[in-house]
Amino acid sequence: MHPLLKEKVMSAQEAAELIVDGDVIGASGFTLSGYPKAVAPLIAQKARRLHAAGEPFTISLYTGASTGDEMDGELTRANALAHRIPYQSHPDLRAAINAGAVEFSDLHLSHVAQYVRSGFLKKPTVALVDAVDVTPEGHIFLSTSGGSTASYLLMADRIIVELNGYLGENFKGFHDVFIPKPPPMRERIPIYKVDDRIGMPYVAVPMEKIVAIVQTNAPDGTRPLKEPADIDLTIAGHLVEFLKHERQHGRLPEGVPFQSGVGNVANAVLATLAREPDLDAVCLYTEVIQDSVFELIDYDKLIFASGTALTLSIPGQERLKREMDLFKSKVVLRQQEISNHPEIIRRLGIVAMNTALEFDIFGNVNSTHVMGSHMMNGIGGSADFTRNAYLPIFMSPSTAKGGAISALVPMVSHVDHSEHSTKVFVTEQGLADVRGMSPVNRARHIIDRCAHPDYKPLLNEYLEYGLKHAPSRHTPQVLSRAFEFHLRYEETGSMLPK
Ligand code: 0RQ
Repeated sequence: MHPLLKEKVMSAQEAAELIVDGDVIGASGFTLSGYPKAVAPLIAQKARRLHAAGEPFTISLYTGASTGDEMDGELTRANALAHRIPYQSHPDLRAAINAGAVEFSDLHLSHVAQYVRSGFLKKPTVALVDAVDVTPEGHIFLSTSGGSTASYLLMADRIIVELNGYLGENFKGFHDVFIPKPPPMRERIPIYKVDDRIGMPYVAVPMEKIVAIVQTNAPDGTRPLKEPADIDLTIAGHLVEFLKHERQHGRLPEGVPFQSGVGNVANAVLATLAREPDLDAVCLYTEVIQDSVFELIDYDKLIFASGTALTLSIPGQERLKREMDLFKSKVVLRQQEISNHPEIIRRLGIVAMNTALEFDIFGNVNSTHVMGSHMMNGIGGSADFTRNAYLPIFMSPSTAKGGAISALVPMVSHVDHSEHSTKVFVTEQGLADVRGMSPVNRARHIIDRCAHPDYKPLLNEYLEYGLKHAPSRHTPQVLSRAFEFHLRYEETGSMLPK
């Protein structure tokens, strides 16, 4: 190691001691990939020690998206988090947010870096990043996620690098780091094809800002995906039939890239696309590249994937290491500001496929708040893509909690994606394509195609009641009844009447 770097090497314990009460940490990490794993548990330990001595110690944590137990879990359990942005999925952190113990700002992921650079949010004081290499010139080569890390590195006064040996230096070259200029008179972001590279493979920082280098060797703690359930495969099947139909009718140009959300349904959709002989190889312009990328590669169905995170299972990470050069020729990782940028999403004409918690008969979608109140994960990039996509699609099983909850309701209890942005809905019951329809026709079509049979008569009755009694026939919502499904669930534990 170069002497300039060597003098900054210290233990994770020593690096954690550099964090002080009130620090704002801008960390790498996106959907459990590329997040720092060594220093955060020791910051949690420091918090516990200081709290036991009656001293205050909390920090704010900004990331790309969700991180693993070493960070979101440990810091939450130590009561060390005051404020968290922009997305999370850890059960302990979720509970603390919903208990009001941690402030959480749920942001569109494409906004985060710009908000930080523009001073809309408190400036990060420390950047804490997982990297595969750092050079004496101050070039930091990020690991499996881009996130908003480059902007955190630029803005922070102090930088702690976790130099992670797990992937090896051959991982260098996956990233394309580009930061747009500030407004006004911005130049275009010159991505015209998913594989265009417009930036640098590293983030350049002044060496003097690097205050610690901690050597680690750890894979990402990604949760393994379950084998696709029948219901996921049925949803995926409806979706693939629809895409084939659209292709046949000239409404789905060859080569339009796909974005796919996180989770089991999203993974099942890509796996089904991979196995579909009547669909050509695909390009992804997405956020999260999951294990389904292997299926696409194995079936020779992947042209190229652009994302901000490689969120792979442990066997997936091992395969990545074995086939690094193949992957490097097929994958680029960008900052989330670019992977989710409206300009590029609109230009490339993306088919966006995301999961809803619930949606209503008029086409509004709730992705974040259970019963209008309980934060699940966050909006993530779902709206960055949905609002700007060529064809936005929402998927969901038609019921949750063993049938006690209908995903299709009279009025959503929280709106993340309004009826103006949504177009296609898929459940295991079927697919509703409501492009160009008026609200009442949308409602009829969505109920007919997507509702679970147990809930269909209730939803039809609500619509017919509205058509007779609502103050207006355009969107015949009846405010006194609009939340009756939710209220019944809160009172009885089921949206179905007894
Ligand atoms: O709860 O785990 O206790 O059984 O919600 O539901 O069906 O397993 O689906 O894991 O794909 O998550 C919308 C949360 C779906 C996710 C959401 C309960 C259900 C289960 C999870 P249990 P599933 P998934 C790219 C795009 C927003 C961000 C986004 C999400 C649990 O997809 O966070 O799209 N999306 N980003 O039982 C009460 C309902 C429910 C319900 C399901 N109506 N009411 N509970 N559940 N529907 C990624 C990023 O941007 C980073």
